[in-house]
Amino acid sequence: ESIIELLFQQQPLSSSNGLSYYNYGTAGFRFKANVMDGLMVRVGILSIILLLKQAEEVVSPTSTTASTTTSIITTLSTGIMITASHNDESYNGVKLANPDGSMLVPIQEEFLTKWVNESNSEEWKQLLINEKLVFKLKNRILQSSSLSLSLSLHIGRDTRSHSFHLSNLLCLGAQTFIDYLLLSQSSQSSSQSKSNKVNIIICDHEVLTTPMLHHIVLHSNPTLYLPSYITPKPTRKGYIETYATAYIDLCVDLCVAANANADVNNANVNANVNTNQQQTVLRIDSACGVGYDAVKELENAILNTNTSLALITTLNAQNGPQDGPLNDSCGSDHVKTLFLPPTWWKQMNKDNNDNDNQNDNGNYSFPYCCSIDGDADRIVFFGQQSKNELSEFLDGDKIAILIAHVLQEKLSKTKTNSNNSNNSIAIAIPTMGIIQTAYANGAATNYVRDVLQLPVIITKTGVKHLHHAAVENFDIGIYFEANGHGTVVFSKQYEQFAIRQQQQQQLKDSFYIGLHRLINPAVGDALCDMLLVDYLLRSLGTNDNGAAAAAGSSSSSSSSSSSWTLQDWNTKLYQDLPNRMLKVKVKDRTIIKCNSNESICLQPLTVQPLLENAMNVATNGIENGRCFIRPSGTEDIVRVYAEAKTRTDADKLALIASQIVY
Ligand code: NG1
Ligand code: ZN
Repeated sequence: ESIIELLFQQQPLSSSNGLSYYNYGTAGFRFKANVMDGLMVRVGILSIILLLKQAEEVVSPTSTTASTTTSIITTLSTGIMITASHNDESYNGVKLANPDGSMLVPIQEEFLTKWVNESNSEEWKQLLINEKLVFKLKNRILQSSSLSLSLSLHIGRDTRSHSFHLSNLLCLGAQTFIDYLLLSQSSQSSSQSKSNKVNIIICDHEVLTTPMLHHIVLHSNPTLYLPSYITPKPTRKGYIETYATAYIDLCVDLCVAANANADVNNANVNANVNTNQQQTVLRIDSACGVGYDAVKELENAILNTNTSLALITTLNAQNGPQDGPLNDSCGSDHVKTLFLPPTWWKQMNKDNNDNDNQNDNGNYSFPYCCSIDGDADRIVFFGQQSKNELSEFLDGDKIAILIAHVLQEKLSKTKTNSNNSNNSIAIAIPTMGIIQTAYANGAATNYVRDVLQLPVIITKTGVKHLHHAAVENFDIGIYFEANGHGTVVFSKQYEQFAIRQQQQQQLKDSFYIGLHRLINPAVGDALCDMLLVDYLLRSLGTNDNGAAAAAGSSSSSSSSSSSWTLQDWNTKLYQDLPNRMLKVKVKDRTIIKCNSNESICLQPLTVQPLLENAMNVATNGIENGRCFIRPSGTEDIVRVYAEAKTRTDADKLALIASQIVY
């Protein structure tokens, strides 16, 4: 009764708050924060049900019949993050993570959506009773004398002012349901000793980044997914240590490779590595959010790992939670959609003479910058030309292609080396492909297909779609949304390949393993991607892209160790087609339906022919013109995307398309 009361005493989920239906969008439930109280209580209860459902799958019948003398404790963790990512401060959201750190699958989303919207208390009672009485899991556990189950729900939140309140409501729902379940557990069990066989706890990690929460969930389930060379602790500290160490190890390898004079067996090599690497400062716009502290911790961890090497790239975190409203005129979404530098860090310098940041040519002296978003899972890079101008801009497509470029070179060298060696067993080179969405720049897609000659898959918007496509299709699945949200997933075959390559290396070069260790396997992660890009740019400045350089040569030239600049990265691979994204507010965006990869509008029927007409070279003279529209899954707007050969044409096409929508 107390749960039902709790459920219905909260603000009702009805039209009285302006919303008649809560949908699970591109990345979870995301609404104006003031309509989310009741939703949070429900999500708390439902996430415990989902956790128990997953536990059912893990506790197989065979494990219950195992030895009756040894006690088997099965643990399982899932997670919930309270954040509205790149949205402005007035929004909040909640997204759930599965045991492997991945996003929910459609059937779980449907379950959640059905029950958060259910306003009939009798239906709810039935759900709770069903979960209580027919839980196969509990019966199985109770029948076994040796098995017990320890379940954890990990909760984290961003820095929004209402995240604490919403998190409390979520915990209230979850804890009330846990108490109810555990109470019924002890009343059902025949002996006192069995009363604690199912234990469910809520771990509140308070303010952290979305990728940290996913890291904690994934690594709390260590037996499920991970290769032997990845063994981090499932804590915030464990997260920081994991990526700081992986980055340092890769950089040390690079330095060793570039410094042919260094004795690779010399234990002091780490003390010398700095001598042949360029020093840089990376200025990080933290969107006035949670990423700020995380970058600071990462910086400290890198400094503590190896002082001499740590000086190579100074991580200069800016725009913390105290510096301005979240995502307001700063952060990756601002930079990506408006092609403008973030505002706040200029304001922070207002006490100094503003000219301090300009060099003799009047240009800004911020050559190497990046912006992350409100929960630190997206990142874009840029250089700052002037107050209102970017010199370079590098998005998720550029990151994906940088990764593919370096990996492809490395793999082809590995292949050549193996063909030249006496080893008669041909090695299987892992397969690699790139996953994009319709928002990927046309030039990027063409470059992958035509120059890199790698397969490209285009999925619906939302990393959950890209992630699954990457896992299902490739040993190395590189997926990035253009907005800078992405990661790389590696298969078991890749893991075996990486271990074999490591064993065969005469030099200290753990590139393949190192790369895997530096990349968050669960979700797009701004901090990992930041370190990864920094490492890759350095590796491209090093002869022969890694340790192989040192193998054949006895002299090292100083030019071989200077890193690629943002400009190199922006121009040496491919040039973006000018593009424009617009938001259009419409009465009801749900009437718009798109095809499976969202590049074509299917409904209303009149829209697509008009868009085709706008894109048509013959009628409008727009070269390389492409545009599409789709309803946003995180904001109450329709998104318009257009690209063309010139900026003017891209803007023109975007305008025409938004008029069609309007
Ligand atoms: P919507 O609002 O559905 O377009 C946006 C991003 C997604 C994803 C989610 C989650 C674009 C065009 N869309 O989704 O890629 O990141 O937010 O944050 O960038
Ligand atoms: Zn985000």
